[in-house]
Amino acid sequence: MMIGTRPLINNFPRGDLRAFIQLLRPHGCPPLLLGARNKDTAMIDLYTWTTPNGRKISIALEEMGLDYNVHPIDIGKDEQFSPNFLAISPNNKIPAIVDHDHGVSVFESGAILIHLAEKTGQFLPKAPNDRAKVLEWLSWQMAGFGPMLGQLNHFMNRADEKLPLAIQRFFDESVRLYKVLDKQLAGHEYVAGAYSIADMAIYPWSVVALGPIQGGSGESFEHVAAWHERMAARPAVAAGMKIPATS
Ligand SMILES: N[C@@H](CCC(=O)N[C@@H](CS)C(=O)NCC(=O)O)C(=O)O
Repeated sequence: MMIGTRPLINNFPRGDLRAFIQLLRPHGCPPLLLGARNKDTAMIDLYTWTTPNGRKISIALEEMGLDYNVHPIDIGKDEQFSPNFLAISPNNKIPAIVDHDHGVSVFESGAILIHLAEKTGQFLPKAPNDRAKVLEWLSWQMAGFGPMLGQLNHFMNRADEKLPLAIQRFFDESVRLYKVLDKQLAGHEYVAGAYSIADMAIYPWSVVALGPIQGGSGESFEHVAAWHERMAARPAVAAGMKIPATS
């Protein structure tokens, strides 16, 4: 085996959502105001961290032109286990949003992307066939690409005990998934045809893992690399990838 580069609020209880958010603020979830955004008028609170799953949502919010406040949840300090955060994200994971416009909170990045796309009527086609393609690739990311890369990162870089079988299993599966993505992008400018929430979901993972996967496998995923360039050139993608700032 050659593995080269190492670097590798469901609905709130009915009631006053804003009052609940005010409750969060003294408990380690302070809002971080972005630029000229107004915390009193922003319709969306985003709870996130500096990871690919979080950045899917900041990219989407930027692309959709939605006004939002960022609440960093430092998962390195276990802030995802605070009771106030668990009230909106019971699976103790970022990202999560509160959409005051609709009085709803949403966790799971795929569900959040669909919610935002349906709310704004952007990046998720209405025509059934086109919509199915976007949901296919979004599901591919949620069920395969993200989890496999996440497990690979865990077993290669984080686990105290290095388990060759686990590393091999998740590495091989990651390479296979990149092959699938590269083939799809050979024939499409964006993953599911027109630019969509599927691209927003896949890109933050793909961009961090491409180098190590290519280096470790000796494969070259040129169509993925070209798509990365198209993605990085979008101002909203560049902005979303910086949220929250790494300080
Ligand atoms: N399927 C979830 C995965 C979210 C996820 O894994 N979040 C990680 C950071 S990228 C997290 O919050 N981990 C903290 C923990 O597991 O305690 C989604 O897509 O929203």
